[in-house]
Amino acid sequence: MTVYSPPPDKPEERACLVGVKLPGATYEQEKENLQELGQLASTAGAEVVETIIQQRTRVDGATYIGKGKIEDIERLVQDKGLNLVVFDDDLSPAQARNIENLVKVNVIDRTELILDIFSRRARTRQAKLQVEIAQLNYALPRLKRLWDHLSRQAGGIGTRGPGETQLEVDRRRVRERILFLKKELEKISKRVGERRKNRKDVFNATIVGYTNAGKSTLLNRLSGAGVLESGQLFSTLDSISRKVGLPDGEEFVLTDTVGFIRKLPTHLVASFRATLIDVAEADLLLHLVDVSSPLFEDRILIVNDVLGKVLKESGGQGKTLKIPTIVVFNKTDRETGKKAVAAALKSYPASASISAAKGDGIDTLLGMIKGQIDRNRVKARVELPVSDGRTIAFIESSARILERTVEEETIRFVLITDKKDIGKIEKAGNVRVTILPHDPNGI
Ligand SMILES: Nc1nc2c(ncn2[C@@H]2O[C@H](COP(=O)(O)OP(=O)(O)OP(=O)(O)O)[C@@H](O)[C@H]2O)c(=O)[nH]1
Ligand SMILES: [Mg+2]
Repeated sequence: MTVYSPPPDKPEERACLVGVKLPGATYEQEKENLQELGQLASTAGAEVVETIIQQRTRVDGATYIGKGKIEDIERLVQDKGLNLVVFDDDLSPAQARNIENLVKVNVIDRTELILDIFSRRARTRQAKLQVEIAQLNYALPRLKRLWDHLSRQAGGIGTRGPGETQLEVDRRRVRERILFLKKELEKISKRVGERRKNRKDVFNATIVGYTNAGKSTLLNRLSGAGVLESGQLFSTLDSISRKVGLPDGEEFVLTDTVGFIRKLPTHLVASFRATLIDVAEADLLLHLVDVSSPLFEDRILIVNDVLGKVLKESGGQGKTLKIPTIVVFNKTDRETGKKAVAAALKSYPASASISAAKGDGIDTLLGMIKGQIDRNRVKARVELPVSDGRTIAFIESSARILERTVEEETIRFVLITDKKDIGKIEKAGNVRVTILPHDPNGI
């Protein structure tokens, strides 16, 4: 198997990064992409010693980059004592094997690197299961390398028999393990789902965004949660929810989620479906963007693309459009952020700008969230018989009550509640509901 997993006691991985600039991409873009790959590599514990970008009209079927460049890498491996080559693009199993045979050190691609980081970062059982499923799915078509290796040992390429049988056995075992893990994951997801139900009545806002955008910093800023913030990529894998209080004392639930990245492995998107359920069920998405990055616009598109996949995976096809979203430009305290933010705010109508680290713009953002909460609600006068204990109990537990008067057999409320709850109240017999005008300062 080629799943990359250096032993924890051997952090001395010296890596060469390799990118290809194809027609249509700019050199600048490719440089930024490789810088991100470098961040991924150092997050995984490797030291980036060399970076190579080759300009090509198309990739080489057998070795991805040209033979000459491969020879350059072979020399670098010797001269600089490198022991890892990381490609920014996904390699086919055959390409990885061909290159490895030539450079004679470990060759991995972006997907393997990301899977490795996820597996190191996973803390909860749910995250661990999700990562292992993604890793096994990735490894499945690559088991052939294991078989090749075995059959060479057995004395001849092309020998039928034990080698091939072994491969089939290996594949079956991997598939069985995937099935087993999926079942385990389902059990856990059900339990998590039960817990989520208790939050259904509260307004749920979920922070989504590119990795390192500052999502955890924003959650900490608003709730004092003490979640890990770091310059490393994928600090957060499990969703974390906290209550946030608004200035008028009202509360909503804010959830921090796993970050997305360019070329996020599809297997990961699929297996993180359970974790990302917070996205599918949110009342509001806060799409956090690091506006100080020159690639912020590309990253918005990448995040939207992954969101589309996540929502499709969750069975809510086309739901993306239905969840109201505020684009939040972060890191405006940085020089590059300051420069870019005015134009960015103009291009994205429902947007806000903040510095999660310094606290700028937070009040305005909270005001916008409050506006979204209020859009889901109505102010109403509700009259019903005092004998209807059930409906009264429902009103008292779900609505914000502004006035309560009892006159003989009738109880009268003036209240603020969710539109959907008004529907439920109306269904009880003998109830009179009058919708009152929206008071812009009152709610
Ligand atoms: N200058 C500046 N840095 C910030 C700001 N917000 C966050 N950061 C920094 O950006 C880095 C990433 O922040 P996190 O909050 O961990 O980002 P994240 O989006 O949760 O990242 P992942 O969980 O890895 O996806 C940290 O080093 C933060 O200190 C900001 O407003 N200004
Ligand atoms: Mg985080």
